[in-house]
Amino acid sequence: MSDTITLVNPATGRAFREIPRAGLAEVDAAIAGAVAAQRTWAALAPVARADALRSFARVVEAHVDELAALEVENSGHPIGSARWEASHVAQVLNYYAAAPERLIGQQIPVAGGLDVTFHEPYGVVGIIVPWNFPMTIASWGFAPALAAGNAVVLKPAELTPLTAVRLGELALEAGLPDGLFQVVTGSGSVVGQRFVSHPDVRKVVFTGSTEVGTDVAAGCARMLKPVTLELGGKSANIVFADADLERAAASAPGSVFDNAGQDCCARSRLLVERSVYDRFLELLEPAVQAWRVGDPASPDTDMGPLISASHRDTVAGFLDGADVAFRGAAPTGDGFWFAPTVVLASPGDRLAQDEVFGPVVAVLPFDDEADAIRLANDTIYGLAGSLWTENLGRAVRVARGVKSGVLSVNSHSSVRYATPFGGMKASGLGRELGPDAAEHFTETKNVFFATD
Ligand code: TAP
Repeated sequence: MSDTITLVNPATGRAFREIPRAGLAEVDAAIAGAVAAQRTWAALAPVARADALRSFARVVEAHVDELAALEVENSGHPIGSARWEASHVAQVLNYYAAAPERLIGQQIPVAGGLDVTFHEPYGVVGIIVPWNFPMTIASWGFAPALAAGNAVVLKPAELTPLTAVRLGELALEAGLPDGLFQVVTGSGSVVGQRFVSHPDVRKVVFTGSTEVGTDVAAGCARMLKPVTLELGGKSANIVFADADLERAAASAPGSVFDNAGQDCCARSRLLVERSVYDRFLELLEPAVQAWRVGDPASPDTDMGPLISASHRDTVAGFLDGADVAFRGAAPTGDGFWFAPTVVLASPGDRLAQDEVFGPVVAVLPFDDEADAIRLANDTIYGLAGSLWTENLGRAVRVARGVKSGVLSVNSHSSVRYATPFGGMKASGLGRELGPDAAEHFTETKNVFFATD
């Protein structure tokens, strides 16, 4: 294996940078440095840790344009999305900067003394992130983990390490102690696996495929190490006949084609009540045609290329034998372009069951509310979903009936840093973000003080 990784711009197909590929010795050195830094960090006054995280947030905010430009070049994200992602990292840091002073334990009434609980940090947390949202997903792990008094070693995906590497540098610029937050570039089988097997990494956060996540969880089980998993999805966008069909159709492209469909929350199944099925497809077609695919550096672009040539081949493979209803437009030539595609599917089809992770949506009709819930739950996944109806009772019933971790009524919201995020079934284990995330990076210690 070469000791460097070659980065390719997905919009041009051209290599533009080499970065180091860490071996085991480098990973172990990073973990040793993190162990030392964590002891000092955890001993700081809570307000000092809070101030350091606020300072980190300010430095990230001052570098939003630079981070966004890196994401455009490395990941092909449209510039507008990339700016949002960089700002989101600063907001996540700000949000969890409040946590060190609010990790409040309990005082429990007992006989003969005083009983209190403490939220103790694990020590070193290993975070493994995928290539689809390189900086936001990283921040969902490192911000609350640091806030809770842990050190962090972060492994970005080989394809998209640049923003993570820059965030590691910005942490130092902001004054975070040396060794506290380290970014280690390299392969999953070496760096990621070492986070799993190293005894000094006491918790692992993994985001990526269900297949690799299952292996990571098995490895962590052998080490009795807690693990948070954010995995794949096949989320449903359910449109009832009583919905505002115009709004539902206008917003559907964004719900599945955003980030070229390389989004675990992509609403890649569109379930439409049979009585409005034809009408809805008529409304959807112009919305898909209007979805602008092109140069990610242009502020008018809605969607850039896919991440790599091999991923484009995988996505294209899903269209073999598919019943394509209509497609949008995409550039031709260099770059890993793929036009947004709407296919008509039946429940057992591969396109209705498997995660494509590309700009392909499968449309299926349903008969009534019970049928909609049954179909929505008819995959191994349970990450996100949307439902469109003007009937409040139905909205409540369907939202409670769909087995997904994150649902949205009459909109496509999935991620807000202040609300919990994560999947059911094969989509994951544990939750990120929201008010409790810092606590998830701690272990409860109970101490009894005898008074008699
Ligand atoms: P994976 O191949 O699973 O890779 C994810 C990360 O794990 C990468 O950093 C990868 O490193 C690393 N990795 C690979 N093999 C490993 C191993 N044996 N041990 C430890 N780490 C290992 O997924 P991907 O192709 O990057 O991402 C696409 C998939 O992730 C999709 O299925 C998608 O749904 C899912 N995903 C889910 C979410 C959420 S929030 N639920 C978010 C994004 C993506 P390398 O870079 O070296 O391969």
